[in-house]
Formats: sequence, C-alpha cells, structure tokens
Amino acid sequence: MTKPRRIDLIGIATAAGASVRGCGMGPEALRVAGLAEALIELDQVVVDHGDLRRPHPALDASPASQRLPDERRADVLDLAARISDQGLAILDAGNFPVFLGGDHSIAMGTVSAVARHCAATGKPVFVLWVDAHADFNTPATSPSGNLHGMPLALLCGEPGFDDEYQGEWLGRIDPRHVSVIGARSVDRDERKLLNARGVEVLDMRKIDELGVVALMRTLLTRVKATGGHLHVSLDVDAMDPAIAPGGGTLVPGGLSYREAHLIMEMLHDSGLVGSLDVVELNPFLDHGGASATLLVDLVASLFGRAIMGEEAGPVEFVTEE
Ligand code: HAR
Ligand code: MN
Ligand code: MN
Ligand code: MN
Repeated sequence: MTKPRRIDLIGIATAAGASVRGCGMGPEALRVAGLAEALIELDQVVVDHGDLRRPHPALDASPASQRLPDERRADVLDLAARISDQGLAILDAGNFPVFLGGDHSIAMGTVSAVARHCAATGKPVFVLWVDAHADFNTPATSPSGNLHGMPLALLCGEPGFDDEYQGEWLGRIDPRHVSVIGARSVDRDERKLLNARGVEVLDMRKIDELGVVALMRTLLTRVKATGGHLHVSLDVDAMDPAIAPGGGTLVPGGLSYREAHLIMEMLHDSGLVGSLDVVELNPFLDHGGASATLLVDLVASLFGRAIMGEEAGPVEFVTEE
C-alpha cells in the first residue's frame, strides 16, 4: 500500500448495536494489545483521537437488565452521525482512518464517511466485509432487532429503514461493490436480499474449495480496474473461535490464522485500501487478550508487516484471460 500521510485511530466505545455487552471496551483492549506501537514499528505516523461514546449513558434499573434494541437505536444513530463527520474530516485531510469498535453498527458511520469523501471526487467505493455474518438484515428481516446485523443493508439503500435512520451523515454504496468474506451465518431472508442486490458472498465453503488467493485476486483486480477506494471492515468473528474467542456472536468454522493474515497481506500488496474498521472485539469474553493480539497482528499485516520484511515487496498478480 502506498504509505498514507498519517493513520488516524478513532475508538467508538459502544455496544449499542449488540445484545451482548462488552465490545464497548474493544478500543482500549486494542490499544493495550499494542496497536499504535505495531504501526509505528512499520514507520507509520499515528494519531489517536481517543473514543467517541454516548454522551449520557442511562443507568438500567437492574445492572443485569438489557435494554431492548429499540431503546438502543438512538445511541447507535447518534454515534453513526458523529463517526461519519469525523471520518469524513480525516479522509478529506488525506489521512487513513482506522475505526476501533465497538459493535459492527459503527460501520453505518464509518462507511458513510468513505462514501461521502469519495462522492466528492467521483471515486467508486468498494467494501470488503470480513465477517462470519453478512450484516444485511433490515428491521423487517432481522431475527434479533440488533443493529449490528444491519449496517450493510442501510448503506446499500435497502428500503425499510424509516426517517430516523436518514440524514446528511448517511452515505450510500452500491451493493454490487460489496464483498463479504468468511461468511457462515446468514439468515434466511437476509440471504434473499443479498442475492437480489448482487452482493458478492465469498463464504467459507468457497474459501475451502477455491482458497483465499484465487478469491482475493479476482476481487482486487476488479477494484484496481476502476481505481476505486477499498474500505475493509474486519469483524473479529470472521476468524475461527479457536483463535478468536473474544466475540459475542461466535460461529464455528471460521478463517484460520494464515487465511486471515493472507487476506491482509494481499490487501496490503494491492495498495487499494484507504480505510479500516476493527469491530466486535469483546475483551470481557476474550481469553487473556488473544483476540485483541490477533487483531493487532492482522492490522499490522494490512500495513505491511511481512514475514521477510517489507522490502520483499508485493507478489505480482497475473490475470489470466
Ligand atoms: N444475523 C444475526 C442478526 O441479524 C446476527 C448478527 C450478528 N452480527 C454480528 N456482526 N455479530 O457480524 O441478528
Ligand atoms: Mn482520498
Ligand atoms: Mn459484523
Ligand atoms: Mn459477525
């Protein structure tokens, strides 16, 4: 990747889009696991903007009680608008935002920032969603009502999101420019929407059969041909729970350690990635920081850490006709 002017870290300390609490502590766990240090080691310039959080967290009557998804929606959308504005300012300044979640509903704001930034220059936006889930539910199809299962549908302009979800802050992306990789838990009606809108789903079966390299080469070649901006949204549950236990909605049969790194290494070599989310890390469920450490190492691979050092350079891809 051509070196960005600067990497801007921005934490979003929230679990408002999820029913399992704890991923609000994600940004701090990523810092403790050495995220900034790993990037500095790769000769990047890093600024940490600290965390966005909801302004007045309400106290529940019982500490164990869970607020319903409807009661958490205003927090999700308030944060999304702030994330979008702050992300846009970072991108407009020519810097590389790394958004530290927080649950995956933060991507309503992060991808909006990218879409708004690119709309100004006419650059097409592509999204690589690295996740066990497709996060393409709408309020009508969602089995849980949790907003972390809906960001892609909102961003792709799916109907069924009322006025409360709309605003200047919301950017739009083309569902045919979205690829979900690592998927293995897709809801019935969500699957119908994904197919109808032309979202590419590189599910675990395809990875088993064809391998990460073939799938990523095809994708990267397509993005490169358009000169697009590639946004990567990395959900901790994309990886197998055996190596990444720190998530609230784990699904067996995920990416192996090397598959995940290879995705990041190929993304680095492509030079196409301009923004990143690291989401759903739940330090309360993690085992001794294993998942936080894995995520930091994956981000380092995305920014050029390589087994034999950065000088080895990218492997050229040849496209066979
Ligand atoms: N598909 C389920 C739902 O909509 C579960 C979504 C869980 N989402 C995440 N993000 N952990 O990927 O409720
Ligand atoms: Mn730009
Ligand atoms: Mn997700
Ligand atoms: Mn997920």
